[in-house]
Amino acid sequence: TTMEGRLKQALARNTFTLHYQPVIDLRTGAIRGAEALLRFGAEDCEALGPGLFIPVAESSGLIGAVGEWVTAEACRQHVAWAAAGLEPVPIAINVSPIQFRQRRFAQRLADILRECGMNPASLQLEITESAVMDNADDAAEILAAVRALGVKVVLDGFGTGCSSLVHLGSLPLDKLKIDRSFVQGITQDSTSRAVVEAVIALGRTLGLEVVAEGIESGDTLAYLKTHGCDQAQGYFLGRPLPRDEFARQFLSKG
Ligand code: G
Ligand code: G
Ligand code: MN
Ligand code: NA
Repeated sequence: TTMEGRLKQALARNTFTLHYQPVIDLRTGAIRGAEALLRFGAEDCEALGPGLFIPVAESSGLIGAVGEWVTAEACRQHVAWAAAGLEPVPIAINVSPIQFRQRRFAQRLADILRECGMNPASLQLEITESAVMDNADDAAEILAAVRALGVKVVLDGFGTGCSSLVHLGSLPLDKLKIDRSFVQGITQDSTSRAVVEAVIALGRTLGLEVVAEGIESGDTLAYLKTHGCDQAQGYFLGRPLPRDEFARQFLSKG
C-alpha cells in the first residue's frame, strides 16, 4: 500500500494515536502542559514518524481530516482525564500550515471544542513561524479568530523563520517556542546562546511566554533557568509517552 492508502486506512480504522510530552515550568519545576504528537497505531509505530507522513497528508488532501482528528482526540483526552479525577494540563497540538489556511479553520475548531466539551483555554495551537510569516496579514486574521474562541497560540520553531519583528509585535500570539536547533547549540556555540537570550528578551518585551524545546542535558536546562526562560521541554525532562503512561507519570489527582 502507498503511504496515502495507509493514512486513509488509519483514519477509517481509527488507528492513529497521540503521544504526550511534558512542558515544565522552569521556576517551579511543575508541569505546565503537554505537546500532543501524532503516531500511527501499534502495527506501524516503528519507522513512521509524522516527519514522514505529514507531508504526504498535506500533498494528498488528507491533512484537514488528520488535523481534525488530532484536535478532537486531544480535546477528548483532556476531558477524559478530568472525568477520571486527574488534573489535566493544557494540551498543545501542531497545526499544519495547509490546514491552518483552509477555509473555515476557526469555525471547525469551534465546532470540535463544543462537541468535545473542551475548555478552549486548555488548548494551544502550535503554528510554525514560517507558516505565519509567509503571509502575516492573512495569518493575523486567522489567529485572531482562533484567539477569539479562547484558544492559545504558540509560534513553533521560533528563530528559524525569519520573522519580521514588526509583524511579530502585532500578531495575536501567546507564546514563543525557541527552535531546538538553538537550544541544542547552547552548550556548543555563542551564536545559539545569543539567539536564545534574544528570544527570551523579546518574549518578555512583547508579553509572551517563552518555552525552549529540545532540552537533552542538565547543563542546557540550568542555562535556560538562569537566563529567565519560562518553560522547557525535551528528552531530559520527559520523552513523548502514550497517554496512560503520560498520565501515570505526570498528572496528579485533582
Ligand atoms: O514527533 P516528532 O514526534 O517526530 O514529530 C516530527 C514533526 O512532526 C514535528 O515537526 C512535529 O511538529 C510534527 N507533528 C507531530 N505531530 C503532529 C500533528 O499532529 N500534526 C502536524 N501537522 N504535525 C505534527
Ligand atoms: O517543534 P516540533 O513540533 O517540530 O517538535 C516536535 C518534535 O521534537 C517531535 O518529533 C518530538 O519527538 C521531538 N523532540 C522532543 N523533545 C526532543 C529532544 O529533547 N530532542 C530532540 N532531538 N527531539 C525532541
Ligand atoms: Mn511543536
Ligand atoms: Na518546533
